[in-house]
Amino acid sequence: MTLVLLLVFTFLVLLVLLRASKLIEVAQSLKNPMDVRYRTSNIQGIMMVVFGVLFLVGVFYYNFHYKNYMLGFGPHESASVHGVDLDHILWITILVTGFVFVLTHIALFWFAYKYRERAGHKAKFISHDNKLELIWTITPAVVMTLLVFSGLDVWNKIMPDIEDKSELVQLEVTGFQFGWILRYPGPDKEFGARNFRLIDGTNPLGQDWSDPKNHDDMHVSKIVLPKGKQVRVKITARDVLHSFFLPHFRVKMDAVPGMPTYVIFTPQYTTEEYRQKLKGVPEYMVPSDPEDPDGPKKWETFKYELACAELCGKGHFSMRREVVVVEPEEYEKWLKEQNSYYLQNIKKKEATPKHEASSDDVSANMEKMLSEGAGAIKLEHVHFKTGSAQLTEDSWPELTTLAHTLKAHEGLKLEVSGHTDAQGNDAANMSLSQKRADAVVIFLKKSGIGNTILVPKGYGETVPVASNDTPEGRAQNRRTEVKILSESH
Ligand SMILES: [Cu+2]
Repeated sequence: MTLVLLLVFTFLVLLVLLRASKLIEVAQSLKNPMDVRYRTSNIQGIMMVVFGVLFLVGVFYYNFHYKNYMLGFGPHESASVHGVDLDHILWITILVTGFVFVLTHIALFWFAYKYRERAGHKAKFISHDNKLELIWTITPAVVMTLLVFSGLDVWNKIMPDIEDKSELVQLEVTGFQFGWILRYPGPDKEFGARNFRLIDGTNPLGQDWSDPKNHDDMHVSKIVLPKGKQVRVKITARDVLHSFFLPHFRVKMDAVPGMPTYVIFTPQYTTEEYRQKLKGVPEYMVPSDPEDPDGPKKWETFKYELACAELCGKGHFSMRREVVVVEPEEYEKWLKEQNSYYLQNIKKKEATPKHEASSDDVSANMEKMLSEGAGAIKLEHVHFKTGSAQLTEDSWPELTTLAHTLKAHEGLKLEVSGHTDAQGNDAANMSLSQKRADAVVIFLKKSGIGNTILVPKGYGETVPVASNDTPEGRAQNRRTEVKILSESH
């Protein structure tokens, strides 16, 4: 309220001052009308020049100051082969348009001063000039044509038709609110068929299990790619428009529901090699975590990332995934360690119907708990920074999936509980567990949970599930759980 009053007061004072200055002006112009006009023109002309200079200096200062954060400049060379051409054409465009920008900027503000109204100067009127018209039509037309054609040339180079798919690394990404489902085709190098009618809690992509090509397809939590190999990404969406954006690789393509899109690119630096490029750059020599000044530096923790470049809803911010580029041998090794989604999550359950759902799948666990109407589930992938209530990034996907599941149910009331191990002070553990439960609830609410009510509660070390005498036991005791308080409210 005080603020509003203060604003109204300031506004009124300004109004009075403005009126008063007008009054003085009118009084003066009655005495000597032209003098006042010339003086005003003079002041405005000078102010135009001052603004023009400050603005131009500001533009260059700003660009120089942030150069090490900019893509295609400083240490941020393109991490993909085609990105080099793309950066090149972008630079040519910036040089051409930048040159014109500086010239017109200077002319605009200088002319405003030079041709201000002065005593003894009269404006000259030119109705038409054919030569000038020709010059300022043809010059931009020629420059634009050159830019568009060189742009098309680059576009054709980065969007090639691929005849032989056997050598390609293939990956499918599906955007949903709010996350990505990443699928690799497995040893047969072909993706199995999908049908949106088959989508449910345990089949997030709607894969048709009667198609054997689906049986070796793998769902993974981060994109891993080999250096120097051509990668083809198939991009789809499950609900609204998303956009597959790999800034370091200069890759961006919309994810459209119902219509797969494709991009092809070749990574040219491994994550480790890119970190070496950032080493020594002042902006990357600072601690990665400001609360831990002795911890690793920013360049050491640098990660390529996948982001969603389409503002797709409340939880848009959580659509971030890590991208790792490794040497081809290491990639092959990683690929062998990945499991088929079908064998892990579908076949196992079919063979033994009573079998527990994989403890990894929070959405399936949640559905199971709701159908039984009781029990609690542990959030397997929710982690915090040591001694803090700050969620680590690898917690985001599971929490986003959980929020998504909660949204699909009406009127739930759940408790989110935080637990610690028995090390350290009891009271401190109690307070930390409460803060952690709070942090999880805040994250879930931000991601959108419909009308679900979440009650955060910290239990400290009071409810252990294993012995606190061994490191494994303590790790089991540090956990976040969700349980049903009531199924309608
Ligand atoms: Cu999105």
